[in-house]
Amino acid sequence: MSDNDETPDDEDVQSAVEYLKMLQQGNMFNGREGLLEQLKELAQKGVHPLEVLQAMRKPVQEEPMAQVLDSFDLEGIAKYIAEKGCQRIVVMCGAGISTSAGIPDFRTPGTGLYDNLQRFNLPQAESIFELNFFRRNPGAFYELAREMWPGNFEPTPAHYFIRLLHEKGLLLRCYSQNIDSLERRAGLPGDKLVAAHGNFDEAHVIDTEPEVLVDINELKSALDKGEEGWQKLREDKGGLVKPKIVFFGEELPERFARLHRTDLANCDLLIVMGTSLVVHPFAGLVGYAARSAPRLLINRDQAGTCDGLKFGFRFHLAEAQNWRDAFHAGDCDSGCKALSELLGWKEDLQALVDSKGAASVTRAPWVEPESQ
Ligand code: CNA
Repeated sequence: MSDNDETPDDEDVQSAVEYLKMLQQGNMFNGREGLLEQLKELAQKGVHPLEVLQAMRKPVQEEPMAQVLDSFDLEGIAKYIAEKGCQRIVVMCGAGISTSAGIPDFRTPGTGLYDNLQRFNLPQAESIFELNFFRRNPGAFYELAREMWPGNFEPTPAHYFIRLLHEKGLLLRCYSQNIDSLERRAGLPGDKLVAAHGNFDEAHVIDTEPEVLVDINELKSALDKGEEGWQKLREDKGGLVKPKIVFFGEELPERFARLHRTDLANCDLLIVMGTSLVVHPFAGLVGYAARSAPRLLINRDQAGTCDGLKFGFRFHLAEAQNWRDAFHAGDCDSGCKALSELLGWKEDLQALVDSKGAASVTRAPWVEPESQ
């Protein structure tokens, strides 16, 4: 803030406006447009959004419960699964489960997409997934889409672990932020997946109401022809065509809205893997999990802790303050393998990986066999 409230310092205004833009791109203001407008006004006066948001923040006190895990690690989680006979596990995942398939994530310094978009000459890295920028400059996203197009990549052991949970009869639902469709490619049935940020299954003409759908293969062959191809498609369809992946500022699919509250409220365990948990509303799912359900994060670094996320993880707090959260620091693949081994399912997971999902796996002993 400048000393003089009436004539704000230009640097203060710029820093406040830029910070606000970043929050907006994280979908933080969906359904809170009034707040956004107020913050914009204040930013023009040089008031940083953080100052306001921090002042508004009510202390969220979760009353600690009796401990539900014997130990706050993979061993504790494996023991809990077997002793409680879990059958309603919810998995939440992000780009980190696909990095070992060769698809970069967004935010890992050095290898993440945001550090490698210089060739597109973007005003800021996130612009490539912004509708406004796409309308003005579709070429950058189209080039990236061609590289990331599903079909070029194979599922990882972490994807097959999610499939394993399903085959064992333990998976209630998998919520994925990923757009690579590798969960389906690993053999997870459509009804078990919520592709929260969409994917390349369908395409649509942007800015159409009612929405005009386009066969995704039509988009693919247009993109394969380069700029000439997508310009022609744009003329034919009367607008730019984009895969139905969710850009910053776009609504999440109806399926996400319909299922997430009840799924999370009913889960008996939450497993979160390979995500920085900074994109909302997805990240907020962590806080919707039933209070008695243990929550496991497998990630290279800590994410989604309760100091930044409402009802977030408490594994970093003293034991008396944490009754159910475990953090396994490391790669998703090795974490999933270790957990499978602790459950006595190491060979089952390996069989799925080796057979690319073709192997058959028996259900967990506490789960009724599937009725034919
Ligand atoms: P992110 O913000 O890039 O975070 C990834 C997280 O995973 C970070 O905390 C990393 O440390 C961690 N990580 C990376 N590799 C591993 C690994 N092998 N094992 C364990 N942890 C690892 O990505 P998020 O998914 O959190 O962000 C949400 C965005 C990313 C969504 O909108 C996605 O659509 C988008 N995205 C998707 C893909 C994909 O579909 N594969 C790729 C890149 C980005």
